[in-house]
Amino acid sequence: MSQSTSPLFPQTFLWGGATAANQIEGAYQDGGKGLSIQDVTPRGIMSDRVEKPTPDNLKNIGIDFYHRYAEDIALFAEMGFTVFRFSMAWSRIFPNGDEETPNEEGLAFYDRVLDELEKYGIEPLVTLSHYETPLHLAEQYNGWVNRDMIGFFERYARTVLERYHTRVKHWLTFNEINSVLHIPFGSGAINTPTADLEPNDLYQAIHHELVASARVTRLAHEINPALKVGCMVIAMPIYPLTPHPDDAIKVMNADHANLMFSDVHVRGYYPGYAQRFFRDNNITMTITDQDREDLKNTVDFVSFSYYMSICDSADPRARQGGAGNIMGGVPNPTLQASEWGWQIDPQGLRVVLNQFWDRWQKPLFIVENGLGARDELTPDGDTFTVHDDYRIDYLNDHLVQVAQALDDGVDIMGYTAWGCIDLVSASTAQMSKRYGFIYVDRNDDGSGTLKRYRKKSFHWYADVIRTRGASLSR
Ligand code: BGP
Repeated sequence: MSQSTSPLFPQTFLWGGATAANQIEGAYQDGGKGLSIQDVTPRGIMSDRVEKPTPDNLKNIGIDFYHRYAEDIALFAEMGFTVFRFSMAWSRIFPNGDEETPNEEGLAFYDRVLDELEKYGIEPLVTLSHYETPLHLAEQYNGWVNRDMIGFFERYARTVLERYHTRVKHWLTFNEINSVLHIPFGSGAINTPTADLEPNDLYQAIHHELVASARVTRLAHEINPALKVGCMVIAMPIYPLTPHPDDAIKVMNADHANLMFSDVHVRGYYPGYAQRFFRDNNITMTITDQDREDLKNTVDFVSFSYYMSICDSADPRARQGGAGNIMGGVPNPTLQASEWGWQIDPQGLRVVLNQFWDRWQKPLFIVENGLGARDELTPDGDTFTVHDDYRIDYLNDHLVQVAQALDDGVDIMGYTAWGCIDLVSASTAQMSKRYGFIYVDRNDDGSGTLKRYRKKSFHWYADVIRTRGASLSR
């Protein structure tokens, strides 16, 4: 391992962290907020929904960002963040989702968050919809299966775009839009149980989301031509388990299933392979001429989450007991995994950065990456800290690969580490699956003071940002 003294990242590169409203804010019924689909998935977005919100849902309080945002943003500033990714909770602004007018108290909260970011010169990166659609839209309309959702989403987006267009330049429409294939309720607010969901309805929902995203992209540009709108997808390189050509074809098809979303976002139409998939599977959707026109409003940049790569195989036996992430997949025998079964592959990040750049020639933004791990709080003088060398190693090795991709000529706008402050996990709704540079004293049983502590990685990340990567070990 060595270090060089010259920066590996350009001056314009944005550095920061990423979060989502439902995983940090808490205050789930304060300030006129309506319920979101998160309030009925206390065991995480991959589990079944329950009938009513439950008191033991950790997201009810989250990490209390709703009340502690100023303290948290000050800590981000101390690390030198130049960007902070967060989502606006749709149900804080339109509590049911289908109202005519917004809830002013909800907007006032985001005014305050933006004031605080501006104080430190931290640029906001706002996700409009991060797995937190108003529950009423799921129950009353069956979520994105219903075409009316396009109008509801547009009204919400117009409200925040008009209010914040001079304060927020970078926007993302749907978080990990391609996850709807795997978690129709969590991602698409589709109330029909997954086992009963017809492929026609699923793809109609996907189509509505893609149209809504494109219409909002146009709207943003109309409101302020300086705005930049990105899509957001799960990036996951898929390697063939063996060199057998059947495995290569399997991987090609799996790649197509994942990449169709960003292909439409970037190209403005369904590629030939998607049309073939619809034909072969008798999927008939309602696509109007106006939809086709709307889809031509393509994104300005592509953002993505990257946690792991997976393998795929044409042999159904190899597919049993896949890796423990949203996408499933076949474990890679050459890689180690986190305690939650997410396989660690820093080079996979360089692979997707190159793949995406080669495919779309659009600027890329890594808006999620990190290691979920258990931390132990230990005394440190008159305070406490966490010696999270495992997290530092993970992030270090991934950032080294980002630098490699920059050398490969890939255009990369920035990097926001996921869960820069500990938050409630999306897939398992645990506090103990921690990602942060900042430890939050809260446990899986809901106990804890909510006090914040700087981990070892806090100081490490501050150095990386200050030296623009020169401090990374290679
Ligand atoms: C992504 C989601 C995030 C986030 C992250 C880590 O899929 O966009 O919301 O939580 O994964 O996942 P988890 O929290 O399940 O560890």
